[in-house]
Amino acid sequence: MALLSGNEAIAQGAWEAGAHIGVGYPGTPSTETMETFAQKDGVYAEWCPNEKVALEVAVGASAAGARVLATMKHVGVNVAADPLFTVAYTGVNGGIVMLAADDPGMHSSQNEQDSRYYAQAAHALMLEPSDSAEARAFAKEAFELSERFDMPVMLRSTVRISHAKGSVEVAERAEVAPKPYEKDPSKWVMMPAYAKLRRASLDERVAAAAAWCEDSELNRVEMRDTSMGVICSGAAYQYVCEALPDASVFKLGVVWPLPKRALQQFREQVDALYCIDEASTYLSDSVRALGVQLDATPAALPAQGELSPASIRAAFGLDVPAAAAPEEVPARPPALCAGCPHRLVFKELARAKCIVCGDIGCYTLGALPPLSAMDTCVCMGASVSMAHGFELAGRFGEPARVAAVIGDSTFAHSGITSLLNTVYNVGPGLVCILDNRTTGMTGHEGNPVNGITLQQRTSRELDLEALVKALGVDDCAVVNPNDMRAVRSAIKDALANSEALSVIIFKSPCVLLRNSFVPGAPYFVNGNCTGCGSCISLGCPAISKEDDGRAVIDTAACAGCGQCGQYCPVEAIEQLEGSAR
Ligand SMILES: Cc1ncc(C[n+]2csc(CCOP(=O)(O)OP(=O)(O)O)c2C)c(N)n1
Repeated sequence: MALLSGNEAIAQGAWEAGAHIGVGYPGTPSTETMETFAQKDGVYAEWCPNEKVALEVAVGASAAGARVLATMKHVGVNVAADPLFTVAYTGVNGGIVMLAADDPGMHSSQNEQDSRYYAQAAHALMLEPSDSAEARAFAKEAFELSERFDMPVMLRSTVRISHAKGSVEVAERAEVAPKPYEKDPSKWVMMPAYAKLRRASLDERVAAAAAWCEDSELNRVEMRDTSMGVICSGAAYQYVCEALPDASVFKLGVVWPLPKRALQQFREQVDALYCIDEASTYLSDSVRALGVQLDATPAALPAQGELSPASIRAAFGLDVPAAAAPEEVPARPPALCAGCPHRLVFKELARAKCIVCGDIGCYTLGALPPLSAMDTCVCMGASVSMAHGFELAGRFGEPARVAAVIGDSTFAHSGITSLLNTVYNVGPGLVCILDNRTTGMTGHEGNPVNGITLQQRTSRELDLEALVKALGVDDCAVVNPNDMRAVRSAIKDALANSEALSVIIFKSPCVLLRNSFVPGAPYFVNGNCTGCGSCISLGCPAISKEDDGRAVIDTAACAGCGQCGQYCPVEAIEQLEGSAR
């Protein structure tokens, strides 16, 4: 027995199933799954530059006979969707299990997607566990199912399942020999003539999976009071059990395909039947499409964000126990860390008064006051391509000065092709690559830019400057982002040349990188301070205002970067004597 998070349990289940290979790209709430899998005995695991690449590696390894676990967050499935839809046609040789970790409530995501629609659209069997024990069991079973039905199997989790811990019965690893590879172009070469055949075969495989799921023990009916029945899955099942303890429940473990006959039988056993689903109408739409009549879910059930036992009880007009009422917690807006090397870039971009197309990473916080230096953020890689779009639109109206800002991991993920597009189409503009030597936002994973691999195999750093130049950008500079004058003049020069495409690589380690960031002695505010607020405008969490308006630095929080001192017009910020901490 072990106490495991859902993510750890999925890694455990995959390991027990004899999975040989793990591939993925980090993204909350999925990240720890691959990190845990990578530490298991006898496996090979790697971070890939993006999810599409990861799934394609998985497909290759599967074709060659290995069992493969691929992990990503829900928006990563968008990136991997291209291979996903076609690998449903090819099917597998060694089993492929693909984790899609959804984030209802958008705790750390730019949108709220329901990956079950992907399983439905791609025709991939999908399992959804409701706790850690199921996460392990379903992950293990998923490999068998993938090989049995010759299809990729998706595992869906949501943030509460991924991160909550529960007790899990663990077992030894089954040593599964990789299957032999047999050349078979009619299965693996998806050109139209073969794809048409696989399309027909897909329907047969889906029909077989649908027949199996009617009696699968991964679905469970819990009959209680028959006046009310609820169909649910995943985390919603846990909330329903707590909120409606007397209701009869059809708990779905297989969320695509759905067990039509079993659901119709359940319909006949209960008076009123509801689907309770988080941030989605997937279940109610799909169950209705099977011809199973549902009662209308109470309008008060939240349609967006996470559910809770309290919100379910309130929606059904039941009393909400006081302890379950949401507590009023003061808001604590996120901020760039003290000493973050991204800070001055945003300060100076705001000063340059240009449009800033941002991207996804810690640096998205540059959008918030007081820096307020970002106009857009849509998806990974979009900064560079959107900046090109802004510039194009300017050719038909008011020309604008536009800069793109993108992190190192995000650049490797999907910024490279965007930059190539701008070069290819001779677009001018400024692209700032914020190379903090890590994938900061998701927990400091290695990436191709820093050359740190998941299982610490020797690799190589990507030479960003050489890459940018090879893409065809002649004006490329590497600048220390902690040096105000250098940042200011690099941005000014690049924006002044409205004909050219410039790339500035701002290179300095994330302050949380223990091995490479060397903190300086902390700074303090001396008696010269006039309370002008120049340092406060940097939004450093170590700096605040006294009641009299003068600045004060929390020396315990100060990283000793010295950024603030460069903005003080009256030399009121000094470094404490003494060596670095
Ligand atoms: C398609 C997709 N995959 C994964 C994520 C999760 N994610 C958000 S930002 C990010 C990388 C951030 O690293 P970097 O670009 O180096 O910037 P930093 O956070 O270090 O400043 C990741 C993996 C996502 N939002 N979208």
